[in-house]
Amino acid sequence: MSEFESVIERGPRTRLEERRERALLVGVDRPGLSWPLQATLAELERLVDTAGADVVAKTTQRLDAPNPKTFIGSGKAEEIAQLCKDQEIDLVVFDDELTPSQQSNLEKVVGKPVKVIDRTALILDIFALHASTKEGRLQVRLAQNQYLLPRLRGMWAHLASNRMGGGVGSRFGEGESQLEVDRRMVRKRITSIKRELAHLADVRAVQREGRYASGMFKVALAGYTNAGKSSLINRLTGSDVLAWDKLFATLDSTTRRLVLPEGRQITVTDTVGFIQKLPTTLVESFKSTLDEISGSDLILHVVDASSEEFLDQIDAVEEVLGQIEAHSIPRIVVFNKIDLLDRQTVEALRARNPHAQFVSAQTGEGIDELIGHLSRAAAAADTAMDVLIPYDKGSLVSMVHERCRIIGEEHTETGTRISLFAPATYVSQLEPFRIS
Ligand SMILES: Nc1nc2c(ncn2[C@@H]2O[C@H](COP(=O)(O)OP(=O)(O)O)[C@@H](O)[C@H]2O)c(=O)[nH]1
Ligand SMILES: [Mg+2]
Repeated sequence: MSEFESVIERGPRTRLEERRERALLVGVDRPGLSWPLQATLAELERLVDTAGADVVAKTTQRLDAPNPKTFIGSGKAEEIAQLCKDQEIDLVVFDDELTPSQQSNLEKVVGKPVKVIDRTALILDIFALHASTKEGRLQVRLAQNQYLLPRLRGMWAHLASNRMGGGVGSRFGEGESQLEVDRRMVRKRITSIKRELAHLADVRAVQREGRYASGMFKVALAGYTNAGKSSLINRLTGSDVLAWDKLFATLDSTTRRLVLPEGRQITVTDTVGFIQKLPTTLVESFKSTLDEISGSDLILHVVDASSEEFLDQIDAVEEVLGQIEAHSIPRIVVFNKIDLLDRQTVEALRARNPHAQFVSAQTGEGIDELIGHLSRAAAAADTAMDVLIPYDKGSLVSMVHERCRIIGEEHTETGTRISLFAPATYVSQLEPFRIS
């Protein structure tokens, strides 16, 4: 029926060790998986580490289809229960999303106090750890409560059987009414979080409207978590967004101004990273943050070229971009971290991806070319104009310098004559001064 394999990575805990939770990872190899199992488990291990626990063992099973009751086979579940005892495991982490009943069945098999969670719960946990703004925290709480709602039954059933010693008949009744109370409470919480988020989304929309109205060209950085998005916005704009070798170090979107060499200003927005099997509740909860991507003029899809999984990571990112309806926005693939590759590998990548950009946010290599590319992209939708601006309209001249691409400029008797490319929003404003 199945193939058992256990990898014990570390010995039993000694008393002197610092008390980090000890985790066991469970992966299931099924036909049609998009990622190699070992790669996805390695990523799960990094997620566990980011959440603050140690992976002490991993176990995998090959299955044609998940078991509806316990996800893995019952024999495997028993084996895991034994492993938890032998290795003093606190936490069993499944790489796949478990149904609420699978989760509660598995918790029964492994026995208290071992917790059984899935990748989704783990990611929610990390998001909760790293959310720093009010909006970010609310988005995470929304996703957590939506995840919790269908799982309340199992949780309460466990509490009911543990805490109530009363008569057989009474237990279920009391448990059930308490369950209803809990559900109502969670639903109420969800409604109130949504209301608060809607308010913040309005505020964000107003800010974004401001940016739209300014006619500034908007670039959004999207990409797999840890690809180097925050490092790249720092390199491009000289800001200092937290860049950290952790998954999901930054959740909140940050917008910075970038002054192009020709003087024109554009905006660059750093956004939350993506990951394979990104929980849909998170995508929905982070809707307003992700709107920063779907509302941009250009997406830079940042790829960690040094990762062995970069092709699968590109697919995972494209999938989320599809979910947020960003597929119609032009995008440039930016291969980052080329300082970690040898010349030949970079040249081979370049040959295969002639439209991509190749940079190192760390060393600065390729950044000038990328900026040149941004200049051309920003100018592509512009209208070529020759204008003559009278000297008493000095503010218009400085506006033109900040917002348009200037080709030539000369001072004549009647005013400043400028050849320029103007973004759509400024064409009508400049029309009265047009001389060609
Ligand atoms: N060697 C190298 N490391 C990089 C480069 N860009 C980013 N990193 C590192 O990759 C890790 C993740 O970067 P970060 O900007 O936080 O990624 P994000 O999750 O996409 O925002 C950090 O440890 C960075 O220092 C690069 O061009 N070269
Ligand atoms: Mg980041």
